[in-house]
Amino acid sequence: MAGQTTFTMIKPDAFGAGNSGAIIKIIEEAGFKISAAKVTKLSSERAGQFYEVHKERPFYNDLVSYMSSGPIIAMVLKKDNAVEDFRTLIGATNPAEAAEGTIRKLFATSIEANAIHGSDSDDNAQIEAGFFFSRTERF
Ligand code: IDP
Ligand code: MG
Repeated sequence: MAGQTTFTMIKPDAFGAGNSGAIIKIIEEAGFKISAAKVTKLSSERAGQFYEVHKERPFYNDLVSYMSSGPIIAMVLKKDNAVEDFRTLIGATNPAEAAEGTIRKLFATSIEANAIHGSDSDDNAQIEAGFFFSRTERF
């Protein structure tokens, strides 16, 4: 059975542009409940750890510096079928390929500065939520 938890970050481009409120409104209107949330800033070391799976990719160094370039909002979200439904809501990695009405189509400025993160599996949702929040910080 699909899990009820996913993890997201409003990335530095979207936070810096003042789009956090509009993005959270879309997320809540889609039926997700916020289980934990905080404004924080990743160091380059922490951003590197978070994206460790991509360390052999050509865009890794740029991604790490972009993700540590400014504040983000980290959130744990709850909904039935959370991971898949949230990936649908945010749209394709490349905003040029993202469906109309998706968060990345609306707010991303490039394939790198693509406004928002969404976990890609139930296991990664738990790992990523744990990267930012202790169990007692999640409701
Ligand atoms: P996802 O965020 O849609 O799961 P991933 O392939 O896991 O996409 O990539 C992680 C992040 O790395 C993307 O959200 C984006 O910020 C960045 N990224 C992915 N592919 C590229 C690329 O080809 N060029 C630059 N940045 C990229
Ligand atoms: Mg990914």
